[in-house]
Amino acid sequence: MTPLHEVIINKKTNVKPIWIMRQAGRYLPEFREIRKENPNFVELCLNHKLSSQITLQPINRFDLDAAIIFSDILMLPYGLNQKVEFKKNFGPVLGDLNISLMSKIDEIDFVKKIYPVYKAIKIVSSKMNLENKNTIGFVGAPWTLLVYMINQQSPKKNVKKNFFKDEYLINRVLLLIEKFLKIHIKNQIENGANVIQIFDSWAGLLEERDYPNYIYTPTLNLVDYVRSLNVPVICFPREIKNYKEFCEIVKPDAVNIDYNVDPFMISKNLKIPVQGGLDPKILLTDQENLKKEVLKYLDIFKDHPYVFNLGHGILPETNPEMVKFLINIVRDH
Ligand code: 1CP
Repeated sequence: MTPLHEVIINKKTNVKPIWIMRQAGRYLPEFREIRKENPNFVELCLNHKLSSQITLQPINRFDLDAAIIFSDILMLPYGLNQKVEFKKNFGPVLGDLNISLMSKIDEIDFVKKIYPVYKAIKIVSSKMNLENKNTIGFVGAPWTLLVYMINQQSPKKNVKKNFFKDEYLINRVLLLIEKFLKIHIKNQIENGANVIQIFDSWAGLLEERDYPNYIYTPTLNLVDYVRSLNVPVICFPREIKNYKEFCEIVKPDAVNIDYNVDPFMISKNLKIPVQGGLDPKILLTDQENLKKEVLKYLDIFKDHPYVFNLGHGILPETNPEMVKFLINIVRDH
């Protein structure tokens, strides 16, 4: 069994696997080299040769326990024919959403449009299996995808004023998202993903009274679905106000925490395996400080099933040498 599966399935506490959110990305010079020649980000995600190569870059460079496939949560709206562009120094920009056209899309159209993502997973997973390491497939949670599809750009601090105005539209889009997320998850698993992570990056934007409708119910449906395919699922409801309540209701196999929660309280209150937490900004400081912070997490979670990771994606300005240093501390511990 892989170290990651030992922790999230068997709840082992004597192994501390490590992988890093956004590990395949802009802090790596070998990624920037490829990116420079490929200005269209969506096209790059759809180039299975390059996307599998990028996915494996951090695996070749560092001793990580899992590869996360180089793709994006916004490949789902793209597969549903909503225009998706990534503008330099601005972020994603989505086209208008036509719900009646979108409702006509079937599974075959969707899979055909993003097929190279699955092809890349197949290439990556055959290599990872040989090394007893995991291949992580991922999706955006329904709420986070709804945010991008309706808001049409990153919400930064909040969604547009009239976001919830058309209740029927919101509910129809949510149903469509759920349907195609299941298809997307199934295809990732069929091609070799053996862990699924659900990113709810904008969970923190909602009021607690809205959690049942927009977070708990739709995520619970997905978690049940992944489990029915016999693959463990990690949820990351970033900046949710109550991780304990989330875990008790949604019951993922493991939960990734953000860097604003107190890891000590998490280790006391959560009964399930935990992943992540370290503030990615710590990687921008010095080795002494990094070591202190890493040991803090390892110490707090020494008797808890724990996967080392960050509390959000690694920052583009991170020095890869600091990543190497971090991994060595976790390995030597
Ligand atoms: O080179 C570039 O300019 C593109 C930067 C980039 C990369 C490397 C984007 C644009 N997406 C990705 C890949 C990606 N995205 C991965 C796979 C690589 C890896 O993890 O190693 C994953 C898992 C994601 C997931 C993702 N995309 C999330 C959830 C995680 C999170 O960061 O909260 C979100 C919110 C997105 C949307 C997105 N895609 C890209 C950007 C800059 C954003 C965020 C924009 C925003 O602030 O709203």
